[in-house]
Amino acid sequence: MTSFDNEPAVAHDTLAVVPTYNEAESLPVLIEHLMRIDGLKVLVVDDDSPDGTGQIADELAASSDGRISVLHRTTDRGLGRAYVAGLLEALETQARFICQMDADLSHDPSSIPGMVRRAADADVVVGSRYVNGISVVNWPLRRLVMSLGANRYVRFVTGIAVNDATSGFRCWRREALAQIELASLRSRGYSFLVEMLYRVHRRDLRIAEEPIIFVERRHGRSKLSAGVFLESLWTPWRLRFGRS
Ligand SMILES: Nc1nc2c(ncn2[C@@H]2O[C@H](COP(=O)(O)OP(=O)(O)OP(=O)(O)O)[C@@H](O)[C@H]2O)c(=O)[nH]1
Ligand SMILES: [Mg+2]
Repeated sequence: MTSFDNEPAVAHDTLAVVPTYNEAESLPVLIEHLMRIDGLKVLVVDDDSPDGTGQIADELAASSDGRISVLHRTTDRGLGRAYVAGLLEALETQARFICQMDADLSHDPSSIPGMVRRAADADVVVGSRYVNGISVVNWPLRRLVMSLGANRYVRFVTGIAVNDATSGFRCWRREALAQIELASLRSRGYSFLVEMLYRVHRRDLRIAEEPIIFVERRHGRSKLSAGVFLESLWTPWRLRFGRS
């Protein structure tokens, strides 16, 4: 993992929420990098991963001086549901900034301090793959075309003015996160990310985009199912014409 500039590795009053499902190989590496950021705390939200990620997270937490905590979920698996549980728990802490990021090493921890700094004058900072051209490493063209297409689709249907509305790398100012009424978000899968941003858009909160370099996962597998894919086609329309 690289550092892209000379920012100090500091993120005080910040909690990173990391959902995991079968990330046994990636999580220890991610945590090692996150722990190098001064002041940063981490909440792992594991959905009873069959590969033992939850237990690994517990072991990492036990030797972390209280910087790492773990939320174990056993029912109602799904990225959206895991995020709701994790982010609500994050709001119970004193953290002023709450980040969300993937566990599979696609999101570089060294981007966090810069994102937190930008959250000083934005309500949410989105780590964007598409803000200065395209910054994605090791994606097959098919995947890139799909992601760019999904973003166009979301922008067209919902009017959210963000280049990368499906990015899972974000940093929230706590007051903004508290305003979007997490408990009533409905998406179960990846659409959750779009649904969250739609609430930000509707409430006229300030969105900033910070360029990130996204690196394709090396370990483990993608969890994109047909149901989750269909949900992501339908959700923008539901947001536009439904209650939100
Ligand atoms: N707790 C929980 N975490 C999940 C679930 N599904 C995915 N995740 C985690 O959410 C993050 C994003 O999922 P990924 O599978 O990496 O999704 P992606 O980045 O679109 O796809 P690939 O990286 O190409 O596999 C990762 O940290 C996953 O481990 C789930 O049902 N529950
Ligand atoms: Mg991933």
